Amino acid sequence: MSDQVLIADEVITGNMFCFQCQEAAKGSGCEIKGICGKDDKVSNLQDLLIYVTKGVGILNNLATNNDLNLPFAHKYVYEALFMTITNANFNDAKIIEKIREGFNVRTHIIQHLAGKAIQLPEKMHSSVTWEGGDLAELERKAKLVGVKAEANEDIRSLKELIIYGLKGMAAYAEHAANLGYDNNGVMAFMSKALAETTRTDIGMNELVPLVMETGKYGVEVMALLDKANTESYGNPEITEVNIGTRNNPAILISGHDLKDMEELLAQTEGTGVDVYTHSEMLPANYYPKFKKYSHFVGNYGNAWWKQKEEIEAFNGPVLFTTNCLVPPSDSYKDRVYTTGASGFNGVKHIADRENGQAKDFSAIIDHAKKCAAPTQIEEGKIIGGFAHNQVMQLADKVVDAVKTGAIKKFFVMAGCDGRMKSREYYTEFAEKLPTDTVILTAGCAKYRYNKLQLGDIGGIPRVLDAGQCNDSYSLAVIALKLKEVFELNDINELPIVYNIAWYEQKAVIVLLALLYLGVKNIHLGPTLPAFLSPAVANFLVNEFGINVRGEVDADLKKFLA
Ligand code: SF4
Ligand code: SF3
Repeated sequence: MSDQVLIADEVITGNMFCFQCQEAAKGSGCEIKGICGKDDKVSNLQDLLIYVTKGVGILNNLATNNDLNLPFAHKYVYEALFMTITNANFNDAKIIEKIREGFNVRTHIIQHLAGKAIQLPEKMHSSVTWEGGDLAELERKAKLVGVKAEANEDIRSLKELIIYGLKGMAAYAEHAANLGYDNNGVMAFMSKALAETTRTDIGMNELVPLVMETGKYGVEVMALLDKANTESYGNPEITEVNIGTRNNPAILISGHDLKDMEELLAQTEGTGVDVYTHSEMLPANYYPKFKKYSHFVGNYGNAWWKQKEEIEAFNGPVLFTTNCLVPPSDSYKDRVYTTGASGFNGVKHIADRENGQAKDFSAIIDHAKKCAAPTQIEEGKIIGGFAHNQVMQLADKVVDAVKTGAIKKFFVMAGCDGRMKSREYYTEFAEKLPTDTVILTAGCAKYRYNKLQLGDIGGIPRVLDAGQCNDSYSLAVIALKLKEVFELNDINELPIVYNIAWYEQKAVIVLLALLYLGVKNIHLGPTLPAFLSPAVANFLVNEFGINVRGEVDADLKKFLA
């Protein structure tokens, strides 16, 4: 029997444990099957992949500390981390492939280290040694490497907080890298932090600063991605996005990867196939370079969790460039395509770029030609494109509105959307906000209120959408600019309230970035992360004033006081 079969079927099934997202079962963790649809095999394989990646991180960190910069190792680390993000990859074969790749990467790093006569660490990993080095060895130990391998719940909590932050960081690093942008500091940090989480002698006193450092590199990676996106596609500008449909066959594109967006638009031009965005791809509509395509129609549907009914109605094929992918129904599974870090068993996957060539989207384009045009589910327009550059152009207007009291408060309501009924809070909250307040948003959280008619304040819309979750960076830039204009010493003196919704690990890096920038009193919802132990949650409350959001009326009263 091959290693692959052994690892997939015999060892990896059985108890899983995952608590990395907001929908963790019973608010504590998924143990039989993920609420997200991830099964025990995929979950345990992801644990194993993280374990292997930590091993690569240890060696890559050693290399970096000895002035060896190994781009292949950095690339492996961010790709592997990204694959394990919630709702990205459900394909066990792909994860096994990545685990195997980890062994090759490990061998290559060791060769580089040997070339410089650098001594290898005695043990490659803290609790599980790696001497066997093959899959059979790992198989035997697979159960030892999950989240619960760390017995102390506070240490586990901080280590996982760092790892989830790294997953978000990795996603953003990959998008930037796809556009030819990277940052050695971010790359080196990912391996260093992974290595640190394998230490058995590490305590709160070292882990807390590491959490803050994760936030620091979170700011850096979002700045890098912002630079990559805006230098490649122009600065987002105020845009009215059509949410209705036309009568041509079409492709729906979801996820966050703008390079995929660019290539898909170029390859569909002149084919008679239209392109619509879904969920987190909506902000692609704000970029000048994409707007020039007349077959780029607008946005279709809402946040990720509504995809089942919306894909059903779309009629044409759907391309997932990243998370959030929901396990597809059989009725439309043959119309789903994944690419990059995303994947699902039995779903067609579009291969990566090779030698600088564009991805080949011809299969999905041919597929679209055979499909009916989308069924219209909404009509009208929504407005967005308020990233930092655009807002700076309106700065005088915004500052005047604050000075005259026309705008009393800003509410940062960035982050993620999700299935939970308790997220109706955000719609109600937005509706009940007084008319002299403005919502600053980014990420798919916006779908809870971006179609409400909330009006404007002297021409400034009351919902300003900066873009994807990573564009929360724009909101931070805007806040820092306001702080400068109003000559304040502390970002927390601004009339800004943070009422953030989270779901997956990109929101974790956004949160850590905000903490690093000194933002205090962030309200987080709909619940606090299951991976925060009581002591760590307490620490965040005391140190940063982080709070779980409450009920709408009580929160409004508190925030407006
Ligand atoms: Fe459960 Fe979330 Fe983990 Fe999925 S990602 S298994 S829903 S905790
Ligand atoms: Fe949404 Fe998945 Fe997080 Fe990028 S698409 S914000 S949840």
